[in-house]
Amino acid sequence: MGLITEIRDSISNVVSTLFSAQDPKRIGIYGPPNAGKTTLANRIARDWTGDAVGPESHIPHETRRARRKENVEIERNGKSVRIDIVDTPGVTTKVDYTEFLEHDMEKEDAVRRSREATEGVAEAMHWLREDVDGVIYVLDATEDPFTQVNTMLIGIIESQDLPVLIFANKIDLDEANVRRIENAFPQHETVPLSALEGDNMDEVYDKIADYFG
Ligand SMILES: Nc1nc2c(ncn2[C@@H]2O[C@H](COP(=O)(O)OP(=O)(O)OP(=O)(O)O)[C@@H](O)[C@H]2O)c(=O)[nH]1
Ligand SMILES: [Mg+2]
Repeated sequence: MGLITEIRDSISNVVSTLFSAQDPKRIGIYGPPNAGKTTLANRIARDWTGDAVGPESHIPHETRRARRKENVEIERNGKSVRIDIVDTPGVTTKVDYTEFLEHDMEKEDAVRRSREATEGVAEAMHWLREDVDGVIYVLDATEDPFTQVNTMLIGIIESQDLPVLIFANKIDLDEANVRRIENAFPQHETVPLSALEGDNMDEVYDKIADYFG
Protein backbone atom coordinates (compact mmCIF):
# COMPACT_ATOMS: atom_id res chain seq x y z
CA MET A 1 0.00 0.00 0.00
CA GLY A 2 2.84 2.35 0.97
CA LEU A 3 4.61 1.56 -2.29
CA ILE A 4 1.50 2.24 -4.37
CA THR A 5 0.99 5.59 -2.63
CA GLU A 6 4.63 6.44 -3.27
CA ILE A 7 4.38 5.55 -6.94
CA ARG A 8 1.13 7.48 -7.29
CA ASP A 9 2.69 10.53 -5.63
CA SER A 10 5.78 10.46 -7.78
CA ILE A 11 3.69 10.10 -10.95
CA SER A 12 1.59 13.05 -9.90
CA ASN A 13 4.77 15.05 -9.17
CA VAL A 14 6.14 14.32 -12.61
CA VAL A 15 2.84 15.30 -14.23
CA SER A 16 2.59 18.57 -12.35
CA THR A 17 6.25 19.41 -13.08
CA LEU A 18 5.64 18.74 -16.76
CA PHE A 19 2.66 21.07 -16.80
CA SER A 20 4.11 23.89 -14.75
CA ALA A 21 7.39 23.79 -16.67
CA GLN A 22 5.62 24.25 -19.98
CA ASP A 23 7.69 26.46 -22.27
CA PRO A 24 6.50 30.04 -22.57
CA LYS A 25 4.80 30.90 -25.85
CA ARG A 26 7.01 32.99 -28.07
CA ILE A 27 5.01 35.94 -29.35
CA GLY A 28 6.46 37.98 -32.21
CA ILE A 29 5.50 41.63 -32.52
CA TYR A 30 5.45 42.44 -36.22
CA GLY A 31 4.36 45.33 -38.40
CA PRO A 32 5.60 48.24 -40.51
CA PRO A 33 8.25 50.69 -39.21
CA ASN A 34 7.15 53.30 -36.68
CA ALA A 35 3.85 51.55 -35.84
CA GLY A 36 4.77 51.46 -32.14
CA LYS A 37 6.01 47.85 -31.77
CA THR A 38 8.84 48.70 -29.38
CA THR A 39 6.61 51.08 -27.41
CA LEU A 40 4.15 48.21 -26.98
CA ALA A 41 6.86 45.65 -26.13
CA ASN A 42 8.27 48.04 -23.53
CA ARG A 43 4.86 48.69 -22.02
CA ILE A 44 4.09 44.97 -21.69
CA ALA A 45 7.55 44.26 -20.26
CA ARG A 46 7.36 47.19 -17.82
CA ASP A 47 3.84 46.29 -16.67
CA TRP A 48 4.77 42.69 -15.85
CA THR A 49 8.53 42.58 -15.22
CA GLY A 50 9.54 46.15 -14.40
CA ASP A 51 12.08 46.61 -17.20
CA ALA A 52 12.07 47.60 -20.85
CA VAL A 53 12.94 45.83 -24.09
CA GLY A 54 14.62 48.50 -26.24
CA PRO A 55 14.74 52.09 -27.45
CA GLU A 56 11.76 53.74 -29.20
CA SER A 57 12.15 56.53 -31.75
CA HIS A 58 10.15 58.71 -34.13
CA ILE A 59 12.78 57.91 -36.77
CA PRO A 60 11.76 54.73 -38.64
CA HIS A 61 13.88 51.56 -38.34
CA GLU A 62 14.98 52.27 -34.79
CA THR A 63 14.81 48.52 -34.13
CA ARG A 64 17.19 46.73 -36.45
CA ARG A 65 17.72 43.44 -34.62
CA ALA A 66 15.02 41.28 -33.08
CA ARG A 67 15.05 41.69 -29.31
CA ARG A 68 13.34 39.49 -26.83
CA LYS A 69 12.19 39.62 -23.28
CA GLU A 70 11.77 36.16 -21.83
CA ASN A 71 9.35 34.77 -19.29
CA VAL A 72 6.90 37.63 -19.07
CA GLU A 73 4.14 36.35 -16.84
CA ILE A 74 0.75 37.93 -17.48
CA GLU A 75 -1.99 37.24 -14.96
CA ARG A 76 -5.56 37.33 -16.14
CA ASN A 77 -8.74 36.20 -14.38
CA GLY A 78 -6.87 33.92 -12.01
CA LYS A 79 -4.97 32.35 -14.92
CA SER A 80 -1.38 33.07 -15.67
CA VAL A 81 0.16 33.09 -19.16
CA ARG A 82 3.90 33.00 -19.68
CA ILE A 83 5.21 34.53 -22.90
CA ASP A 84 8.50 35.55 -24.48
CA ILE A 85 8.01 38.87 -26.25
CA VAL A 86 9.98 39.29 -29.45
CA ASP A 87 10.21 42.85 -30.75
CA THR A 88 11.13 42.84 -34.43
CA PRO A 89 12.35 45.46 -36.91
CA GLY A 90 9.62 47.13 -38.97
CA VAL A 91 9.14 45.43 -42.33
CA THR A 92 9.15 47.47 -45.56
CA THR A 93 9.68 46.61 -49.20
CA LYS A 94 12.52 49.11 -49.43
CA VAL A 95 14.76 50.87 -46.94
CA ASP A 96 15.91 54.16 -48.41
CA TYR A 97 18.79 55.84 -46.61
CA THR A 98 17.83 59.29 -47.97
CA GLU A 99 14.74 59.06 -45.76
CA PHE A 100 17.02 59.24 -42.70
CA LEU A 101 18.89 62.29 -43.99
CA GLU A 102 15.66 64.21 -43.39
CA HIS A 103 16.10 63.41 -39.71
CA ASP A 104 19.43 65.26 -39.58
CA MET A 105 21.50 62.13 -39.75
CA GLU A 106 24.97 62.06 -41.31
CA LYS A 107 25.09 60.22 -44.63
CA GLU A 108 27.40 57.51 -43.27
CA ASP A 109 25.07 56.83 -40.33
CA ALA A 110 22.03 56.84 -42.62
CA VAL A 111 23.60 54.31 -44.98
CA ARG A 112 24.57 52.08 -42.05
CA ARG A 113 21.08 52.40 -40.55
CA SER A 114 19.46 51.35 -43.81
CA ARG A 115 21.82 48.39 -44.29
CA GLU A 116 21.19 47.19 -40.74
CA ALA A 117 17.45 47.65 -41.18
CA THR A 118 17.50 45.46 -44.30
CA GLU A 119 19.38 42.73 -42.43
CA GLY A 120 17.00 43.08 -39.51
CA VAL A 121 14.01 42.55 -41.77
CA ALA A 122 15.55 39.36 -43.18
CA GLU A 123 16.10 38.16 -39.63
CA ALA A 124 12.54 39.02 -38.60
CA MET A 125 11.20 37.03 -41.56
CA HIS A 126 13.35 34.06 -40.60
CA TRP A 127 11.98 34.12 -37.07
CA LEU A 128 8.46 34.28 -38.42
CA ARG A 129 9.02 31.03 -40.30
CA GLU A 130 10.97 29.21 -37.62
CA ASP A 131 10.59 30.56 -34.20
CA VAL A 132 7.32 32.14 -33.10
CA ASP A 133 4.15 30.58 -31.69
CA GLY A 134 1.88 33.57 -32.21
CA VAL A 135 1.91 37.06 -33.67
CA ILE A 136 0.82 40.51 -32.56
CA TYR A 137 0.59 42.62 -35.71
CA VAL A 138 0.87 46.31 -34.85
CA LEU A 139 -0.49 49.01 -37.15
CA ASP A 140 -0.50 52.78 -36.78
CA ALA A 141 -4.25 53.51 -36.94
CA THR A 142 -3.61 56.92 -38.50
CA GLU A 143 -2.06 55.23 -41.57
CA ASP A 144 -3.64 53.42 -44.50
CA PRO A 145 -3.59 49.67 -43.65
CA PHE A 146 -4.04 48.57 -47.30
CA THR A 147 -0.36 48.19 -48.15
CA GLN A 148 1.53 45.42 -49.90
CA VAL A 149 3.68 44.81 -46.84
CA ASN A 150 0.69 44.33 -44.54
CA THR A 151 -1.13 42.09 -46.99
CA MET A 152 1.98 40.02 -47.63
CA LEU A 153 2.96 39.63 -43.97
CA ILE A 154 -0.56 38.78 -42.80
CA GLY A 155 -0.69 36.26 -45.67
CA ILE A 156 2.56 34.62 -44.51
CA ILE A 157 1.33 34.53 -40.91
CA GLU A 158 -1.93 32.89 -42.06
CA SER A 159 -0.06 30.35 -44.17
CA GLN A 160 1.92 29.35 -41.06
CA ASP A 161 -1.35 28.82 -39.18
CA LEU A 162 -0.13 31.10 -36.39
CA PRO A 163 -2.64 32.73 -34.05
CA VAL A 164 -2.64 36.45 -34.79
CA LEU A 165 -4.08 39.55 -33.14
CA ILE A 166 -4.12 42.87 -34.95
CA PHE A 167 -3.40 45.89 -32.76
CA ALA A 168 -4.69 49.25 -34.00
CA ASN A 169 -2.23 51.53 -32.21
CA LYS A 170 -2.11 55.29 -31.60
CA ILE A 171 -5.85 55.68 -30.90
CA ASP A 172 -4.92 58.72 -28.79
CA LEU A 173 -4.46 60.62 -32.07
CA ASP A 174 -7.48 62.32 -33.67
CA GLU A 175 -6.79 60.90 -37.12
CA ALA A 176 -6.82 57.30 -35.84
CA ASN A 177 -9.27 55.14 -37.78
CA VAL A 178 -9.76 51.70 -36.23
CA ARG A 179 -12.67 50.81 -38.52
CA ARG A 180 -10.41 51.07 -41.56
CA ILE A 181 -8.13 48.41 -40.04
CA GLU A 182 -11.06 46.15 -39.12
CA ASN A 183 -12.27 46.42 -42.72
CA ALA A 184 -8.83 45.65 -44.13
CA PHE A 185 -8.47 42.41 -42.12
CA PRO A 186 -12.01 41.25 -41.24
CA GLN A 187 -10.80 37.66 -40.78
CA HIS A 188 -8.84 38.68 -37.66
CA GLU A 189 -9.64 40.32 -34.38
CA THR A 190 -8.56 43.96 -34.11
CA VAL A 191 -7.80 45.46 -30.70
CA PRO A 192 -7.58 49.28 -30.44
CA LEU A 193 -4.97 50.73 -28.09
CA SER A 194 -2.48 53.44 -27.38
CA ALA A 195 0.82 51.85 -26.43
CA LEU A 196 2.18 55.29 -25.64
CA GLU A 197 -0.64 56.43 -23.36
CA GLY A 198 -1.56 52.98 -22.06
CA ASP A 199 -5.16 53.20 -23.31
CA ASN A 200 -7.20 49.97 -23.41
CA MET A 201 -4.38 47.82 -22.00
CA ASP A 202 -6.86 45.74 -19.97
CA GLU A 203 -8.44 44.46 -23.17
CA VAL A 204 -4.97 44.00 -24.67
CA TYR A 205 -3.95 41.67 -21.83
CA ASP A 206 -7.30 39.84 -21.89
CA LYS A 207 -6.86 39.11 -25.60
CA ILE A 208 -3.22 38.07 -25.19
CA ALA A 209 -4.29 35.60 -22.50
CA ASP A 210 -7.19 34.34 -24.68
CA TYR A 211 -5.19 33.90 -27.86
CA PHE A 212 -1.80 32.82 -26.63
CA GLY A 213 -2.48 31.29 -23.22
N1 LIG B 1 0.69 59.16 -30.38
C1 LIG B 1 1.22 57.95 -30.25
N2 LIG B 1 2.49 57.71 -30.61
C2 LIG B 1 2.98 56.47 -30.44
C3 LIG B 1 2.21 55.41 -29.92
N3 LIG B 1 2.99 54.29 -29.89
C4 LIG B 1 4.19 54.66 -30.39
N4 LIG B 1 4.21 55.98 -30.72
C5 LIG B 1 5.32 56.76 -31.27
O1 LIG B 1 5.63 56.28 -32.56
C6 LIG B 1 7.04 56.36 -32.78
C7 LIG B 1 7.55 54.98 -33.17
O2 LIG B 1 7.47 54.14 -32.04
P1 LIG B 1 8.34 52.80 -31.92
O3 LIG B 1 7.79 52.04 -30.77
O4 LIG B 1 9.79 53.12 -31.95
O5 LIG B 1 7.92 52.11 -33.30
P2 LIG B 1 8.41 50.73 -33.93
O6 LIG B 1 7.23 50.10 -34.57
O7 LIG B 1 9.15 49.93 -32.91
O8 LIG B 1 9.41 51.26 -35.07
P3 LIG B 1 10.67 50.48 -35.78
O9 LIG B 1 11.51 49.88 -34.70
O10 LIG B 1 11.35 51.56 -36.51
O11 LIG B 1 10.06 49.46 -36.69
C8 LIG B 1 7.64 56.91 -31.51
O12 LIG B 1 7.82 58.30 -31.65
C9 LIG B 1 6.59 56.59 -30.46
O13 LIG B 1 6.60 57.47 -29.34
C10 LIG B 1 0.85 55.67 -29.52
O14 LIG B 1 0.10 54.83 -29.03
N5 LIG B 1 0.42 56.97 -29.71
MG1 LIG C 1 11.03 49.24 -32.84
